[in-house]
Amino acid sequence: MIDIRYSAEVAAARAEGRPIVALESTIITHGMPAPRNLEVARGVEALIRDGGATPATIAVMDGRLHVGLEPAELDALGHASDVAKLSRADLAACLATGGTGATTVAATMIAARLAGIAVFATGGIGGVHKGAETSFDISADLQELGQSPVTVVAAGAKAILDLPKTLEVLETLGVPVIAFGQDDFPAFWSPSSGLAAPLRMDDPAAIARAHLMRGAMGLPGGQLVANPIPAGDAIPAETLAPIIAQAQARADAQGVSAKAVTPFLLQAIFEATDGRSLESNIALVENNARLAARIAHAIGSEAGK
Ligand code: PSU
Ligand code: MN
Repeated sequence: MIDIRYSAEVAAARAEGRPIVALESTIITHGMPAPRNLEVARGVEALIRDGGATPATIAVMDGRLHVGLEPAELDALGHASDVAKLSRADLAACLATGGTGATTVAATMIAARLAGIAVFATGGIGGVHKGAETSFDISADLQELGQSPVTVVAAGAKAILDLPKTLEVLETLGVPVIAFGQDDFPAFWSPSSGLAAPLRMDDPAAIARAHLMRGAMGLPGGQLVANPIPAGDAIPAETLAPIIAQAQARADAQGVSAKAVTPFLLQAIFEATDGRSLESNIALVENNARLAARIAHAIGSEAGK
C-alpha cells in the first residue's frame, strides 16, 4: 500500500544490512535559503558516506514517499517552489493526494520507522515555543519522539524555543534526552543552554545500546541525542538573545502562526546576523551527521553481539 521509493544506494544498503542515516528535507526547503540549502544537503550526505553509512534524505514527491533521493531528485526538491511542510498531521494526506512536500523531524521519523532506519541526523528539533501558555504552539516533533523508535541526533533545540518547557514535555513523554560528551543541554547555536541535560553519554556505543534496550523492552518512542555545536562555530547566547526577542516580537505583531512560525523566525535571525546564523547552522548539522553515522555503525555492531 505504501509505495516507498528507495534510492539505489539506500536499496543496496538495506539489502546488505549496512548502516543508514535518515535526513529530513524541511531543513532544505524551509530551513535554509537557496543556494546554500542544496550545497548543504549534498555536503551532509557526503559526510555520512565518509562516515561509512548511507544517507537517506526523505521527502514526498508527486505522492510517493522517497527514502533516499537520487541527485536529480534532490535538485528538483531544492528548486521547487511551494513545497509543503509535512509533519505527522500532513504526511498521509500529501501521499493520498499526489502532493510534494518536505518532511519535518516528526514526518522523517515516521518514514524512517517504515523503512527500518534507526538513526536520523538533523539540525534542531521543534519544541515548545515561547508564549506556548497562550499560543499552545508545541511542535509535533516532541510527540513523535515519544512514539517512533528512532534515535534523533540534533544540536539541542533552538533558543527561539522555551527550552525549560521543551525539556519538561520530553520528560513527560518519556523521551531520553542524552547530551553527548557534556553535562549541559546544548542550545543549537550555543554549546550550552545553561540547563542540565537529563542524561549524558560520551560514547556512540552506549547510545546504541540504549536504543537497542528500548526496543528489547518494547518501549515505543525514540531518543534525542543533543550534540553540542563545535565551540568555534558557535554564536554567543548574549549576542543572539536580543535578536531572537526582536524576531519573536515581529512574528507576534504580524500574526505569524502554526507552521509558518519556525521558518519566519529562522529567516529573521538569518537577516539580523548577516548570515552568521546560517554558517553556524551548517556547521552543527555537519557535526550531527558525523555523530549519527557513528551511532548507526554502533547499532549494527552492538545488535550483532
Ligand atoms: N530547526 C531548525 N531548522 C529547521 C527546523 C527546525 O534548525 O528547518 C524544522 C524541522 O523540520 C523541524 C520543524 O521538524 O522545523 C519544526 O517545525 P514546527 O515547529 O512547525 O513543528
Ligand atoms: Mn508549531
